[in-house]
Amino acid sequence: MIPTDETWFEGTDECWLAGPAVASVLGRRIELPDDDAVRTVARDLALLRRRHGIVEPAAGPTLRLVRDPSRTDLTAEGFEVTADGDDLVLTAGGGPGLGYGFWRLLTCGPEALTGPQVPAYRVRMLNHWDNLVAQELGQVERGYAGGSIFFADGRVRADLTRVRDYARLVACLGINAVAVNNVNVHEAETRLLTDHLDGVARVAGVLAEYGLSTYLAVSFASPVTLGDLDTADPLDPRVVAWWSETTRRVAARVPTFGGYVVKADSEGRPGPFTYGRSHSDGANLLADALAPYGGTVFWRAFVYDHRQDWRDRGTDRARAAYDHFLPLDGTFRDNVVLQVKHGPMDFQVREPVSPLLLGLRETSLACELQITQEYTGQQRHAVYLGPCWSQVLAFPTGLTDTVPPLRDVLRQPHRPRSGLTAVANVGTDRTWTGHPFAQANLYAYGRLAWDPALDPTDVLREWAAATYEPTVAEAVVEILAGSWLTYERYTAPLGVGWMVQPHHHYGPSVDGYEYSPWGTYHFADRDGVGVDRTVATGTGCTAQYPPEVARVYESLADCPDELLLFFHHVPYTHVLHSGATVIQHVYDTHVAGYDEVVAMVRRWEEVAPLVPEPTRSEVTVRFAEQVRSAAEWRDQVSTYFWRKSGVPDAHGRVIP
Ligand code: GCW
Repeated sequence: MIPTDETWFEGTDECWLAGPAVASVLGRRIELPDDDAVRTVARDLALLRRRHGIVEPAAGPTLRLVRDPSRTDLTAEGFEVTADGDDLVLTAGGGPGLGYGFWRLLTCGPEALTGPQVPAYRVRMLNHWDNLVAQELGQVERGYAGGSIFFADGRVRADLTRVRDYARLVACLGINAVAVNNVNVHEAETRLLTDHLDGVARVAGVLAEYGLSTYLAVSFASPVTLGDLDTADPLDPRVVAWWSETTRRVAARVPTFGGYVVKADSEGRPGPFTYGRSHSDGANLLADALAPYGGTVFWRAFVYDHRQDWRDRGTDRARAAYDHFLPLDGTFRDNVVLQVKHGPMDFQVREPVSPLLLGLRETSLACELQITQEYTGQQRHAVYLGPCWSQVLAFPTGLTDTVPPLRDVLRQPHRPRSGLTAVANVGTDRTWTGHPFAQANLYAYGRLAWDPALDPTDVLREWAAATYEPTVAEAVVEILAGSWLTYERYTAPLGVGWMVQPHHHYGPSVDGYEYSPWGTYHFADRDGVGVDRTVATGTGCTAQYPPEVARVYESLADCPDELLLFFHHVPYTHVLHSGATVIQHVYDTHVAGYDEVVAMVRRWEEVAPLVPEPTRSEVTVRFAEQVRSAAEWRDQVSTYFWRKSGVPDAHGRVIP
């Protein structure tokens, strides 16, 4: 279906296709090649012109799109924009590159695009945790932006306009794959493989207009859940035949089917362990079924004991992914990608990099980030995560120069299916992401997946300039640039993590997970706090890192302050590199973090009158909540540690 103006979703106007580059590019004559690859561009161009009231001029500077197969340096996905007098030439090596180039040009204009633009990774994926029907945690698990853009009333939506707009927005960033459903696969979503295949094909068709392939999250027990077999044993020939036939049907119906995403033996999900088989047996089963169609299985490494006894000090959740998967390196098929969360725990505001990402040598890797702000303010708090991800990708910056940065590990030629993936933060919300500023995170993820070496503040500026008028953009950049560190200051300190309210994970509860089965403890007592993960006296987690990094983390003297309580249990009087004691650090940072939120709000108030409604109110309301919540965090965390330690604030502040 060709969308009309009426079906152009308005949220697109408050996103990064709203900046000055759009009018400046549309103000040119645009010459498109006679090429199927630009069919979508041609259609959308007409729509955009109507929407912006810009008529194509009869003469004047042109923009020429050229596909030049001899430009192998650009690969199929890359492009280059060059000037030819007043004209612009967008050259791409292949069809996808023409699309990415065109949308990028509309987002940030030609000045930002000097030299060849080639994506660093082949994998640049988004994972949606969308359910067909609402579950306990809502329709989108850990979603803070409304319902699913793909599904409604237990089936694929009839109207996929928003999917089309979403695909266009992420194509501006060069995203090339979308997994449409939750990795926690319930029975209803298992039927995406069968009853809903037509719907999946329709979604995939829309995503394909923008060069995106479609992935499905599947349950390892699908053959049993669907009632076809009484086993899902990966070595049983009937199971092998079942996956092969099922995959054949999906691939036949969905030409741009990319493959499967699997959460197995994780948080109660079924997996190969039930049958005494290994995770390579499980992953290879699906990989073989996908191989004839060039498909890939993204197999998640998020495997740990979620029924731990808190009294058991020998089990360390942070070790689990490495302990399970490192011994399997080299046993996976080429089309298996191990999908590893960026930290060893679970998307906390601060974690070390997962040692598994550094330890695996042979296996293709997708580093999984979380754009949806499960543990970082749930899109009610303004928290720009670009700097966090950029640090992850640059790791081990500053610790040793003998280990290559993670961003390079993810692009080693012998494991070409590696790259980045991330849990998406969009939904049916008017501005896509709940908090309008949370768009910055989706934008930054896409840009870093294209070029992981980008400066996250530059990316933030780029997003703001493409979204808001200049005065507002400047303020928004100031507000967001340091907001991740601000959030860290008023929440769990020094890398210890958690301290959130159980289940929904919003707001403070210092002991919320302390006596739980989830393996998430801080071990605060009257003398000190932190988790001893050293080899010398603790769980030995530090030994999972390359030796140069392990040495730094093992050493109380050298461990970076921000990760001190992740790796060490220390007395409250322990002096940090910053010169403050641990307890004083807790008091000071919580006051500072709250004060920074208040300053963010003041800056917002200066420009809020320039922002149209309802965006203005949407942001204002969320800032009021962030101030309230930051005060609650400050007071609960400070009071908790004052009561535990009995050490007063050196600055004489009264702790409630
Ligand atoms: O962070 C946890 C979330 C779960 C999620 C799980 C995972 C999809 O609380 O909601 O389940 O991680 O990543 O599998």
